[in-house]
Amino acid sequence: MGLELYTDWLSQPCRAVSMLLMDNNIEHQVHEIGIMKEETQGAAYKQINPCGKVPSIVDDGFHLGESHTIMRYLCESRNLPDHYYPKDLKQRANVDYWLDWHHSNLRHGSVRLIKANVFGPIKNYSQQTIDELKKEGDEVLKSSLTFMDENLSKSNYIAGGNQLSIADIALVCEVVMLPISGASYEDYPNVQAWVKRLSTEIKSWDEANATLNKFLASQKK
Ligand SMILES: N[C@@H](CCC(=O)N[C@@H](CS)C(=O)NCC(=O)O)C(=O)O
Repeated sequence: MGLELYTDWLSQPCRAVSMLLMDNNIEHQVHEIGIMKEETQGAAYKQINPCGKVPSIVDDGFHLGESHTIMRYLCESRNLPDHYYPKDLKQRANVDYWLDWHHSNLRHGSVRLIKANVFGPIKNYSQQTIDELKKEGDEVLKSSLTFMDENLSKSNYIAGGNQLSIADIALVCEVVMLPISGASYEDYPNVQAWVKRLSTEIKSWDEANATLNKFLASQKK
């Protein structure tokens, strides 16, 4: 059976899991589940992940969702290089801090803007809903990027230390997705430099981001 990944290449958490898998040459079978086609909500996919979210993995019959949990599981089960998720308790806690922070900060803001600007028009949200989502999204995103920029002025990697961790991978996949909803990280020089650095360090960067880049190019037309 081996390892199976259920994914949509446009999704931030999906690309993060793929980068970890591809950069470490972990053999896996990819099943594409279209979010826009609402395949995540179909009965067949809910057998894989009852929450109807991607990514999910099935590892020799073991089902697991949540990208951060999947990445931690892969680090431990595949004995990946220590820098991704360090064994040292304090270094590990720093990585966990940023992974937890991600949910209610950067991702919270980003998802609100995606809902307002991408899904709002397709799903006919009311103008009031769109305006509320935009206001909250803009505020949360601004404070999140400001906080990241301050931290990245002191260290090349988000969780400190001198090497790439799974927190960098999770967060950078969110940041490069911002233009999809008209947001940007141009005003945050340390975040910009960090994205550039990671884009050369993560070997599977181009492959994992190919669908996103195609989508962004099509939006410009
Ligand atoms: N916290 C979850 C978030 C998963 C999530 O929200 N996935 C979205 C795509 S980015 C999804 O599957 N949406 C489809 C749906 O809600 O039907 C993770 O990190 O894996």
